[in-house]
Order: sequence, then C-alpha cells, then structure tokens
Amino acid sequence: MKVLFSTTNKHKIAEANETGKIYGIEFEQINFPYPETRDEKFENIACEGVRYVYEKVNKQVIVEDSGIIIDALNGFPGTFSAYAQKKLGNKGILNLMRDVEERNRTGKYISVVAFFDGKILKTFVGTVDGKISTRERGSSGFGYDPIFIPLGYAQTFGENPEPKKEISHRRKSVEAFCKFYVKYNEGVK
Ligand code: ITT
Repeated sequence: MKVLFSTTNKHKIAEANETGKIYGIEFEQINFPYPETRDEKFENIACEGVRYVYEKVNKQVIVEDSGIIIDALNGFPGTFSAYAQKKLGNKGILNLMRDVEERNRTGKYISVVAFFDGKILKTFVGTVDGKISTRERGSSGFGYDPIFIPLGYAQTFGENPEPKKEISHRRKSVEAFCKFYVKYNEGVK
C-alpha cells in the first residue's frame, strides 16, 4: 500500500517508512508546502495543512507537523520549531537555556500526523519525553536530535538515532496512523 506524504523534510519520510514497512505501507514523498498558520496547536496546523494539500492533489494524503516543547522556555519553540531551528539553531537554543539547571531541562518531541481523503479527517499524535543536553552531542538525525536525550537513555538522538525507530514521537504517530489505515483500506476494498 502506498500513501502520499506531503513534506519538504526527507528525514520524516525515512523515519515514517521504518514504521510503515512493519505494516506493509510505503510512504511516498510529495512536496506541496502548505502555509503554516500561527497556532500553538500542532493538530490545527496539521489539519489545515492536509486540507490544503488535498485540494492541490485531489488524492488521499497525509502531512505531519512536529516539534520540540521545552519546559524551561514555557513550551517554546513548539509549533515554531522549524523556524527556531533555522534562526537560532541548537546553539541558540542552548544559549537561551544556559542558566537552566539539569533537573529543569525537561522537554518533549511531539508529532501529529493528519490524514484526509476528502471526507474523513483524522489526526494521530505521538510524543517522547526527554531532556535537553547542555551541549550538542552527535550529528546523526536532524533538527534538535543533537541536544535531545530521550528519557531512560544517556545519549542524545544525535549520538545514537537507533532508539528513534522504537520510541520516537514519529514512531508513535505513524504507527497509530498505520493501524488505522490498514483497517480503513480493508473497508474501502
Ligand atoms: P514539513 O513542514 O515540510 O513537513 P519541516 O521540517 O518544516 O517539514 P515542521 O514544520 O513539522 O517540518 O517542523 C518540525 C521541526 O521540528 C523540524 O524542522 C525540526 O527542526 C524539528 N523536529 C521535528 N521532528 C524532529 C525529530 O525527529 N528530530 C529532530 N528535530 C525534529
């Protein structure tokens, strides 16, 4: 089964396909950047985005909106994660957090997948808790991975991206989507 996934981010496709293959689903990248409205809710951005892309392609499609929520920064960068990564980078984020003690360096990644087929609009959410390191460590993965240490691990996702396959926000949201889609597809046949 092929599912169109509109994103500019090839890492999202690669990670989604790690999960998709377990369910016999292949995500195919299409690239219809959608306007991201200013909204603090990932769900709203993903839903607006998937409707926008559907209008363009006229086929069932998914998008994914994701980001990092840092508790000591009152949830920043949240839905502005791509923008903050571009403008500040990990060094800039670490600089904002330079006075934050170890125990308060908590945060999480969140991923919201939105599916639309012209009638059914559904969202699937995944999160992973973790800590923000005090310096960049490792260069695997993308975005905030060099400063994100998932709960229960000592290394950042940048040092060791392997656990992303099992425990990441994207693994969870994509897996929830896949479970839905397998059933949905049986109904359609
Ligand atoms: P599309 O909107 O085209 O899908 P994007 O990269 O702009 O691609 P988002 O708007 O959802 O995606 O922004 C998410 C940002 O959050 C992303 O650019 C990264 O900086 C960060 N992010 C999301 N998931 C991540 C992950 O698994 N590892 C590291 N950083 C991540």
